[in-house]
Amino acid sequence: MQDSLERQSPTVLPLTAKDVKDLRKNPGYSNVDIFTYEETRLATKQFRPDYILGEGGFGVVYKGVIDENVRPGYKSTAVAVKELNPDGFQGDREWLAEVNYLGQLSHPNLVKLIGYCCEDEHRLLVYEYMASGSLEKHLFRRVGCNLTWSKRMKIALDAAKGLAFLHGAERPVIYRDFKTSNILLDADFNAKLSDFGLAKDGPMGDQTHVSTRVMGTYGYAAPEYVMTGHLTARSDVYGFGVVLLEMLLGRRAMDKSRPSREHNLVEWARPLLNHNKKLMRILDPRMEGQYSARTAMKVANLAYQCLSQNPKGRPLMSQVVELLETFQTTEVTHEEAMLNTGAGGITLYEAPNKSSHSPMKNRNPARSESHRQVETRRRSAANGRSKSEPPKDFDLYDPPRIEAEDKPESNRG
Ligand code: ACK
Repeated sequence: MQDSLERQSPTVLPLTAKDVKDLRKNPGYSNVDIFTYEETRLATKQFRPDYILGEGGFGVVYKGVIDENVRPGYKSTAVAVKELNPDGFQGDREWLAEVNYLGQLSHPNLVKLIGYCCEDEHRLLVYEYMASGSLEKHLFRRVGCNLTWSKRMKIALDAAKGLAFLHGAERPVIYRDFKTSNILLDADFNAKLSDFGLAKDGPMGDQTHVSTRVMGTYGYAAPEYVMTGHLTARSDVYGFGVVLLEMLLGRRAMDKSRPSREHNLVEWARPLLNHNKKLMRILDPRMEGQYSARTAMKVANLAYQCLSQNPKGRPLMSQVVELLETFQTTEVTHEEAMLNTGAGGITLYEAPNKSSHSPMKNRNPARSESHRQVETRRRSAANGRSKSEPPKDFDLYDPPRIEAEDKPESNRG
C-alpha cells in the first residue's frame, strides 16, 4: 500500500498504518483531517438523534457540518459522520481499513474521506455528505421510486468506474462488499462507493488470488470465494453483476418474502436473462417504456456474464465500463416525450451519449458519554431514513482463524 495506489494525484503516499498505535504515531494522510471527539460532537450538534441518517452493522451515521464553529477557518462542509459501534466484532480492523484505503485513494466515484477521529476509544469517520443517500434506499422504495432507466445506467457506469479504478491501481484493491447499500448518491445522483471496511489488497505479481476469511453479504458474494476463500478482482465483478441485476429487475439479491424458488435473485433470474421474452417479463415494471428491448437485452447479457460461475468467464471491470459507456442515454423530459409520440403516452427514446452527458437534474433535497447513551440514541427516531442495512452482513462462513489468514498465495498451478 505504501506506493502509488493513487493514480489521479501525484502525491507521495504515506506508509499504511498497521494498527491504531501506528496511525497515532504517523497520522499523515495529507488530504484527511484529524478531528477531536469534541469537534465531531459540535459538527453533529451533540449527536442529535434527529441528525441520524441511518445505521449499519458498523454503527450509526449522522449528518453534520464542519464549519467555523467546529474549527476556526474551516470552510463550511456538509458531512456524514460514522461512529463505529464499539461492540462491533471487527472493531479497529475495519475502521483502519477505511482510513488507510480512503486516505490514499481518490477518485470521483469513491466517497471522499474528509477526516477521522481516533481519540481514546472513539473511532469516527467523517465523509463527504451524499445528499441522496444509498442506491438501496431508492431502488427498493415501495412508493415513489424515481430511478429511471437512464439514471440506473448512469449509476451502474459510475459504480463500475469506481471498481475499475480500484482493480486498475498499481497495487490493485478488491472492494469485497459491493452492494446497493454501499453505493451512495449525491444531489445529482452521481454514484460513489463507500465503506471500505472489507477492502483488501489484491493479488500481486504471479499470485492468482489472496486467501481470506470469507466476509461479505449473502446474495452478493461470488460462489468460488464463498467455497474456497480465494479472493480475486473477479469476485467484485460477480458482486457488480448482482447489483446490475437488482437494478434491472428492481428486486433484492435476497428476498425471503418471495416464493422460495425466487429467494435468491441470481439463481432464479440468471437463466432467464438470455431469453428475450422472459427477460421483458421480469424487468422492473417501474421502467416500462424507458428503454429499447435491444439495449435491455445487451445490459441483461452483461449481467449474465458478470454472474458466470466460472470467474474467468466474467469480464474485467474496465471492459464493463467500456460497454456501459455505450448504453448511456440522454434523459428525455416528459414534454419532449409527449411531442415525440404525438400523444399522451410517454415513450422515452434512447440517444447514444457520445460526449456530453446531461447531468441528472433530479435533486433530492439531512461517544460517547457512555455506551448506554449510544444505544438510546440508536433507538431514537432515525430522521425518517430507514436503517438501510439489516443485520445480515457478517462472515458468510467463518472458520477458526489460522495464522496464515489473509496471506497472499502464489500461483501453484
Ligand atoms: O440510505 P441512506 O439514507 O444512506 O441511509 C444509509 C445510512 O447512512 C447508513 O449507512 C447513510 N449514509 C452513509 N454514508 C453517507 C454519506 N456519506 N452521506 C449521506 N448519507 C450517508 C446511508
